[in-house]
Amino acid sequence: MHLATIKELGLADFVASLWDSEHVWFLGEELFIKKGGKAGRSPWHQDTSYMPANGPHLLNIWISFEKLPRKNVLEIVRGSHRGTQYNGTSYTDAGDKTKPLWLETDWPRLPDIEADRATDPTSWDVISWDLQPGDALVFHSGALHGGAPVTPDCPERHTLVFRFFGDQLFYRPLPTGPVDFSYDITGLNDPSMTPGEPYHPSYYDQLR
Ligand SMILES: O=C(O)CCC(=O)C(=O)O
Repeated sequence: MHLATIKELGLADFVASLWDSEHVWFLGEELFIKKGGKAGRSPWHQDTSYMPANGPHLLNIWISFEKLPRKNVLEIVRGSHRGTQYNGTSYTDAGDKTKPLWLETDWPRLPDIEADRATDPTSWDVISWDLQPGDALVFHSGALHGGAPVTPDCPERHTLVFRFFGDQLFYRPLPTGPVDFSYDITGLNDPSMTPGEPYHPSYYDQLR
């Protein structure tokens, strides 16, 4: 169903034109549904902490089906996909949103961006926009992103995320060792691959 939607919307050609990539693959989709006016912020994270690849041709298209004021929209730290690869968040402790995903790694712990912003609102170069239905955010999956709470005045959010990659995505293994996450992602590394090799596994749908 999602592949028919992607085709109908011409998304493969759209993302190829952003990157100047000959080929495009579909990495997957995800739904975020927040209801009841009280769900808090999604923790700051980079999707690249959860997948064994990185490179310029990797992005998320974040599509909300409601009109959202900026304070309820996903926030992104501008340019952070070109900076440090941080550890992920484990999502297992609502009181500690930087709780490390990987227990043994050189990747530094996520910064406490909300604490920093509470002290100095300009401490991080955070961007976000008011969104109308039909608008979408397009951003590199390795950029720090988070936020998008629902609040009593904006109580529901249904968001569809499509992820794509292109020619310039390269194998970059995840840390090995224990992980603190809701499902086991320790098997995602491919020992037959060399770091830096193009990462285009055949189980992802190639769209062009
Ligand atoms: O919509 C959200 O709350 C989080 C979205 C997100 O993390 C993503 O698109 O990767």
